[in-house]
Amino acid sequence: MNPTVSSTSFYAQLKSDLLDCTDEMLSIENIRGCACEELQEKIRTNTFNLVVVGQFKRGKTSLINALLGAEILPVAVVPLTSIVTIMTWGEALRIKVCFNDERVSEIKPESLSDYVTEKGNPKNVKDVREVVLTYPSPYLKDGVRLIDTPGVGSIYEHNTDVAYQYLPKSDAALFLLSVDQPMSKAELHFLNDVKEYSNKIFFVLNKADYLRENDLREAIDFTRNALCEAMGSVVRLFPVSARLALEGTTSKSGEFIEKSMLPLFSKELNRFLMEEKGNVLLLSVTNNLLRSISQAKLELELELKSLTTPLEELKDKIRAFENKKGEVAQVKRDFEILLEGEVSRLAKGGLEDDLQRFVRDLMPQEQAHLTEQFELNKGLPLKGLRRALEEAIIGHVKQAFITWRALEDERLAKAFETICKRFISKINETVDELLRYSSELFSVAFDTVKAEALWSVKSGFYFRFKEQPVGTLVIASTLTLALPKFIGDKIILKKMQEYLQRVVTMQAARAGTDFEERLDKSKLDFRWEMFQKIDATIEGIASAIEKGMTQRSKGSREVEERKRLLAGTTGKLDEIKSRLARIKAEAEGASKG
Ligand SMILES: Nc1nc2c(ncn2[C@@H]2O[C@H](COP(=O)(O)OP(=O)(O)OP(=O)(O)O)[C@@H](O)[C@H]2O)c(=O)[nH]1
Ligand SMILES: [Mg+2]
Repeated sequence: MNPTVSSTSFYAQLKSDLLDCTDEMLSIENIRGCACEELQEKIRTNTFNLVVVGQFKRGKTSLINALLGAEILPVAVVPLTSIVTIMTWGEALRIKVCFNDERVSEIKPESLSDYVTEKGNPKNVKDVREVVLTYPSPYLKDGVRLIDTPGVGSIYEHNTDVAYQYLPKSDAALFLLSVDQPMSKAELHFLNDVKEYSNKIFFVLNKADYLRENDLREAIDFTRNALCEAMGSVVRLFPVSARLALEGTTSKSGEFIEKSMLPLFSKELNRFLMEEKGNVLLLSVTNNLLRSISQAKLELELELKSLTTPLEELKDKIRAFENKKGEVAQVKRDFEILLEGEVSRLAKGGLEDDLQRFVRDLMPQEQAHLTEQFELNKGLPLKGLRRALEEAIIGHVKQAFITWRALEDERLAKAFETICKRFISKINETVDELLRYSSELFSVAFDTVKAEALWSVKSGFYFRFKEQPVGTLVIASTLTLALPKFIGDKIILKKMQEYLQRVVTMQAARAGTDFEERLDKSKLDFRWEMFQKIDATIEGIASAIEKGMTQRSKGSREVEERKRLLAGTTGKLDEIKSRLARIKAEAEGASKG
């Protein structure tokens, strides 16, 4: 198959072949069901976040409409998008609004701008967390989620915060620039932050229709040079006109579409999605399946051996295997102690320090904001003033914590994953050693297959670092301030400063405890999964031998019957193995060329 003909269908084909293999494997008695089911689930549900970012008004929303080929999202000449909108695949256009308090409501397309724009939902008074939209676009096939973010750098600071919050979730970013605004310092600064969080950045120079050919070339050169310097490497820049592309699609004008230059970019994007998103996962799943097959084959051989080895000899071997189990138990105890130490170092050193630093930097900003709000509202009657200041403090602190938590989440998840990766390679060695030992002890063949843990494959598969729990951001609603009836301005400000301090301290304590708890739960899950890996290996070997022993006690006819059955299963496994090898070769071939 030629991957350049249609990379999406090539990927889809490999994926479906792989799913067929897993189905067949699940029907085989010797294959461990749960691992196989988990791999199947991974292929089916793998998502990839493609986040569109940039300064305000560069045409992010317009580009998304152009890629989808329909005017779905609202665009405007003034800073507009204020809420993250996530586009995923679905048979029809459907829109769900998810609120911060976990409510979800479905809305009509014509009401979308009442929720996602600064005009319809100023300062996010409606308390929307994100909007999720389904649409039948080929871009969204196979788990790609296209994400529109508010522009950064406009007078609406909260829009910048919302965009930043989403950066850690990006697997790849589309960084949008436009020809009418030469690249600015602020844009470079933002790019530096995007770099931290995305494995891959596409650079797109929009509104190419504004310029004639010579001017456009100059604009491209200028921008590309600035980007190369910022990135420290050669950068590919795609000039496009989102407007022409959309006009071309709606009026079915091939000429407009070609002039928009979008197809060139779109082709590159497709190729990338196939390779990075599709292939990396596909290869890793294939390797893991091959590993399962190799282990199942070893167990079959062991059973066969225990059907035929003289009984005394067999008993000696079983005793030797029991001793080996004792060694493995020691490895498990060492692992437990080391893991405990590493994770508590992360909680004490990493998390606590980060939190302290954050609060230290936050306080002066919040104080300044409070003073500003106080000056603005001091003409109000006491009750009104108090309410206005309370609301201002809570709104501002809450936003600061939401943004910090998203970033801290990413930092901790990454650090935790690094720890896990180190341990998992040790555990894998133990498992391999156990399998190799048994194969030598019983003189049967065994192929070692290296396979990465699936969660260590790109795309933010951090080892199931727990999701942020609901409700931890409903801050300070219980904290109210008792004020005397007659009171001077200065005293109110002082009281409000104390209130601010309490709100921040309380929220910081809550965030700290919550992170610690999640870290602890993630550690327990990880430990369980690693122990499970070892125990399942021991169990597989022991039960294969036991099955043989039981069978031979039934008599020679049963033994012959069982031998035939085992040979049949080995045949099936070999057949699936060669199909997996072909999928692996094709996926590897597609990655290279
Ligand atoms: N001429 C021209 N105008 C464009 C193009 N793409 C977008 N625009 C216009 O630029 C303005 C901003 O477009 P949006 O798509 O709302 O930009 P945005 O980056 O999403 O803006 P924010 O959400 O506010 O950050 C609108 O008036 C669009 O019509 C283009 O390719 N050519
Ligand atoms: Mg927008």
